[in-house]
Amino acid sequence: MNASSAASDTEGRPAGETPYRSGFACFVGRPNAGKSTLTNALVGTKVAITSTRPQTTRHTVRGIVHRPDAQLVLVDTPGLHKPRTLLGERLNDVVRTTWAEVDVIGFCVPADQKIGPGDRFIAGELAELRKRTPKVAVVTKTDLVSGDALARQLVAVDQLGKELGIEWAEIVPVSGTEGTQVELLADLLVPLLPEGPPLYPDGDLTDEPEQVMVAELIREAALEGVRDELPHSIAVVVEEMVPREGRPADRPLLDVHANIYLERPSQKGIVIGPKGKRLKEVGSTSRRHIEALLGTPVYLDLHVKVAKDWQRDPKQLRRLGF
Ligand SMILES: Nc1nc2c(ncn2[C@@H]2O[C@H](COP(=O)(O)OP(=O)(O)OP(=O)(O)O)[C@@H](O)[C@H]2O)c(=O)[nH]1
Ligand SMILES: [Mg+2]
Repeated sequence: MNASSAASDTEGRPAGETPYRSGFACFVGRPNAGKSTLTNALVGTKVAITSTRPQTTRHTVRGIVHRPDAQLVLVDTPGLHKPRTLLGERLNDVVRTTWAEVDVIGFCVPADQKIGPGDRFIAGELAELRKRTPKVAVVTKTDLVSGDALARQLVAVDQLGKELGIEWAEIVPVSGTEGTQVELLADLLVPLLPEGPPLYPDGDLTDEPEQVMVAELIREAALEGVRDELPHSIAVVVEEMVPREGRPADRPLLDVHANIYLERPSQKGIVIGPKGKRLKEVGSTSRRHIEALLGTPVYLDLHVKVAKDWQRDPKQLRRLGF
């Protein structure tokens, strides 16, 4: 071997220069584990809605992290859970299809809760997946626990891997809300991606259609403060988004027409509230977020409708985009 070949690798790159990498990493974990919050923290902007209610995410959301050395595409998935409805089954299918396609899997476990049957079930499925997909264990919500408790959780996750025959490529504690170790997580995920050119144009933070993001922001506002089964019953569809005609160029207005669907007529009263108070709040909160997202003033026309038992009805599910 001569000196020049020793100083460069097979693609003629000078030794020591890191190759550009691009690929997909997905976050999986049970509902409420903090996957969407972490996705947003890594991307640096809100691409996925979050809430205190489990099963908030209902489709895969791609968030794109641009770095000088890599493009890391994060695929946030719905929390995997024991399905009780057709919607639940569909969501789980989406998760399983996703993790078969990505380059790296991030298995998320909250630091503040003991590893339970739900986590064990998901990890068990990961163990069955092809071995060459690297798996990173991510302990989320570290801001909620003491150092001791965190150390115990890290050991428990390590132990879970050993029990199930999963070799964690890394075990990383993070806090999505505080941003702690989020940068480090990206640093650890990037080397696990294949070499390749960027997959999305520079500056794109997500490939979600605007109409879907708008519907999600309305759903996020509608989830705020509702309890029990109601969060699961809420679906939002944006029917139309059109610039208002006849507006001066410097004062545009976007008309957004959206429907909030519920499963039963009895739920309407809760979402609308006394004298329409709650619905008004949902409207004004989501309108602010939509305006920030689109950078234009918005007139939001919001209606509440019933799509009877839509979570269990294949025809309704299709109509609502599942
Ligand atoms: N204190 C704290 N709370 C967090 C953190 N990450 C997420 N949360 C909270 O946990 C709740 C669930 O977070 P999400 O990001 O929506 O969880 P998810 O895993 O995407 O949930 P699903 O979409 O339902 O599967 C929200 O109330 C978040 O604010 C964190 O690092 N620290
Ligand atoms: Mg989520």
